Amino acid sequence: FKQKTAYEIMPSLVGSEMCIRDRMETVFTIGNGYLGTRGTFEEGYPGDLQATLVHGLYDDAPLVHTELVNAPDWLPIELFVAGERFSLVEGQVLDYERWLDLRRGVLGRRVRWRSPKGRTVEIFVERFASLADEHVLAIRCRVRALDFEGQVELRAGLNGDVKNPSPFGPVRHWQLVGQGDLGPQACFLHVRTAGTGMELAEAMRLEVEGAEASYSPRGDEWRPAVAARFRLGRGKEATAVKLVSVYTSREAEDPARAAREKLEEAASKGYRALRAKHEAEWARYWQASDVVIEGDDEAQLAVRFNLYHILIAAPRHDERVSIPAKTLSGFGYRGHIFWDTDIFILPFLTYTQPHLARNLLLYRYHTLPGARKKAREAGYRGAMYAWESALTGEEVTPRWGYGPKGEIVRIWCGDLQQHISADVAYAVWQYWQVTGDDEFFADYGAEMLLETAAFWESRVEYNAQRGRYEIKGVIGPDEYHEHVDNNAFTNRMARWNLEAALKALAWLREFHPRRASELAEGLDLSEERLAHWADIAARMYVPYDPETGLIEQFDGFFELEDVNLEDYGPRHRSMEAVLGLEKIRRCQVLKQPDVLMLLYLLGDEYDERTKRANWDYYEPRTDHTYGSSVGPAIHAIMGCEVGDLEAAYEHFMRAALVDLRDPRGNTADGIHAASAGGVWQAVAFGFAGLKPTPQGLITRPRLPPGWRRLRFKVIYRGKPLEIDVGGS
Ligand code: IFM
Repeated sequence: FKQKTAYEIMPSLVGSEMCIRDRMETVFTIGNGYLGTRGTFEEGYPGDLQATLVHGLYDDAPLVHTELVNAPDWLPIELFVAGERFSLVEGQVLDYERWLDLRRGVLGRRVRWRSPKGRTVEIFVERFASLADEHVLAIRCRVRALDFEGQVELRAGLNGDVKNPSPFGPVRHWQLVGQGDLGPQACFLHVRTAGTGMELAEAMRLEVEGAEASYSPRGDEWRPAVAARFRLGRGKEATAVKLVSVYTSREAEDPARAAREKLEEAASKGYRALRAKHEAEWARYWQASDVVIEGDDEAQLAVRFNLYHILIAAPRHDERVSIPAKTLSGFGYRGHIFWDTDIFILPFLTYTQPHLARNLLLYRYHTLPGARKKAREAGYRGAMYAWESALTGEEVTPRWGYGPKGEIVRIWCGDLQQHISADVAYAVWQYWQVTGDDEFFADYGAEMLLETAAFWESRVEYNAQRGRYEIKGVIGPDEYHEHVDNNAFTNRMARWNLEAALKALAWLREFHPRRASELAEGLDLSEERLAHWADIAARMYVPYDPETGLIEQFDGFFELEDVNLEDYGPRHRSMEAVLGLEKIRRCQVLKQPDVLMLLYLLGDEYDERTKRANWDYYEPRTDHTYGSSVGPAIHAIMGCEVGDLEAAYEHFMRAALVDLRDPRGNTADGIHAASAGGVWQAVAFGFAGLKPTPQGLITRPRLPPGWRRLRFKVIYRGKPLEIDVGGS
């Protein structure tokens, strides 16, 4: 990447960009909290992984089950220069640059192109998804005829003939409801998902400025379009503006009408005004959420890049959707929502954009019925959150998938990765502690804590012989080990969940007694049950060896074969792929932090010696580069915590660059959202050492070498604060 300013990203050569196109499409995604559009080119190329993903627009289909649907493509613009179609792979590219302006949320491209017949044009294209009005999308395309005089034609359209990729071949989700012209310059497309019956409508208008243009409809079935023709003199230029509006039946009863009306409104404002409002909105977000790092340009750019991707994915006006593990930037994990949101992404928003954090937590509240259903069906009480969640909160983790060698494997996470329920509770509690949003906590938060606690109450087993409660047969955060007993993370977080629920109820009883009685009655919380919760919490088994300070990840972990990961380097595959599924289960190799994850989340409960001992033990046994991308940011924080700054920085940059450098080779699937959120946490909680205490927020800075200064803002209990740390 060539860096223009700390806010801009620009690969310099078209050749190299074309080779790594699928990942650059992810990197160059634009969005506005309502939808995300990958950075495919307007003119389209074979092999494009084109996608626009809209929050909440899920469809059910055989084999692939629930997934976010690829919405009709709003980008298409074809350019004809005196009859020759512009294409980067024909004629000659004389000059090229493309950039993502992170500050303004605008993707731009400038190309000087000579057609096969020798006519040269300069093209400047920019696009944005308005942050000021999430239903408005815009592309501006300026064309200058450098060495010829002749006719130029622009065909701008909407393409509903789009599919979702899948291992079983492309899946078509859409049925055509209608399409047509809206006068000579505009057209619309109206479609419906085949399974869930959700509707989506897009309307589009094309306008040329700087030349006398004639317009005509130019569509095919599924692809309504408008053509504009105009003449350009030598050295002259004209600008075309394509405005698009989008609505789904989730926000509008008649999405086609809403899209038409919004298009008219946008057209009456004009491109410049729309862009100015969009930029002003971005400025507001950066004002609260920016991180400034002086002395390390690469880290500076990478951090902003990660924050940009969270900001474009966070729903602004919808509390019934949440941020998928790959944001809205790719098809990975089919748009499903994991603990990635609650544990990794949320702290950034809780501390800098609490209204967005609240939306994401309300999503968990609205999906309580799905979580209750999952608990009931598995024979438990309360709420057992889905490991992978979509619109209803019911479990959507696929039961079968492909192993590292392409073999079909049973995926147990949806059944066994139950710590997610405590993770949701943790995020609720953290939000409440940081924001002091009592209203949210009384109306929604406490209920989630109580219902997840009720789940643990029914989930634990009492070991009479040892006089303790245990949890058997789970998957902890480290997914290399399945069906394990007494995973320290799960057991300790379950205990925390029960304790927090009891505190929540006590608080409600004191400050919101009516709500407390309503919940106690509605959830059948007798005094006996509450006493039982306290007993479970007190006697929950959490492995710990007081002599060494070590916490065994689960029963029998220390007896597994010990493997020195250095013996396997350098490698370009995960340890799971290297050792195979059977063997990795029998080895002390971690996909991601598990005990260290616990020591991070419940850091106050553990002393320095315990942290150090477990860091020394588990850090070298973790598959950092090819295991889970959610891990490195947490290792960066724990590295700071134990004073290993060199390792902390290495892990931090591994997280920060996971999509910009794509070492895992899967950025094409979408942004690693958990890692992106973890990057902010590593800066705030790791390097700045930010920590809430009963006396207020404190910092314990430990900046990496070279960092001259670190600055960012947080809002703590309603009060905006600026953290400004000077380095060496
Ligand atoms: O949630 C993560 C999990 O921790 C590791 N595998 C990928 C999931 C989605 O990012």
